[in-house]
Amino acid sequence: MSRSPLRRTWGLAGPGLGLAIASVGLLPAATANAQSSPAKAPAGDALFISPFGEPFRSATGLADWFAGADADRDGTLTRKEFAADGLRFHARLDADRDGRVDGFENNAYENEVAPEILPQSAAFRSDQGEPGAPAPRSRGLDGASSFGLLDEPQPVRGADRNYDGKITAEEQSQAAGRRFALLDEAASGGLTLPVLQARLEARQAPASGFGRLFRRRPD
Ligand SMILES: [Ca+2]
Ligand SMILES: [Ca+2]
Repeated sequence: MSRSPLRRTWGLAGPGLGLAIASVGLLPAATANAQSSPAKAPAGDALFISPFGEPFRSATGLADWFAGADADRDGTLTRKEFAADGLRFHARLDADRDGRVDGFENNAYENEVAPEILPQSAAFRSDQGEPGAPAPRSRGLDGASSFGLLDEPQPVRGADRNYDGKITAEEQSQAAGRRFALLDEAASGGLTLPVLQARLEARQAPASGFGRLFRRRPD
């Protein structure tokens, strides 16, 4: 796995440290369910990963995320609502409540909250030949990009604008602004579920021609 660019790019520490962190209780909520099977999600299971990296393990994952983020339930996700959703997830990952998601908390995210995005997960092992399984890399996608709306393989680390290994609330808000602009292709100021659903389906369609070579790159 050391050959993977994802490992080189993301990690300050390996999976074992993530488990150690979980065992001392820094990630109380999501960890408990995922701890028994890190990085072992079965290939083909429904999974949506939000623009901020939050996993929704359901066939209606996108709609589930949208419903939660659309705070006033008017069917339109505004820039403000979108940013608030990003801060909500940032707070969930900030286990020690110091206002920043640091390297340890990011490691816990990768190994306990969304292990499917790791190169050794079942989703990516399937690229090596398991019959009938999805093959995200054949579509030019890696990490969380395979399960979401943006080309952002690691959305938590991706918000670390000054590369100091810590994501502040301010950086998370700035990432929200950039990501909203990418998703709001019509520059309408609001995102709707049908538009996002169409975007997701297009991204998950089998690769054809040279389309995947011209994907928009991460913000
Ligand atoms: Ca709304
Ligand atoms: Ca923290």
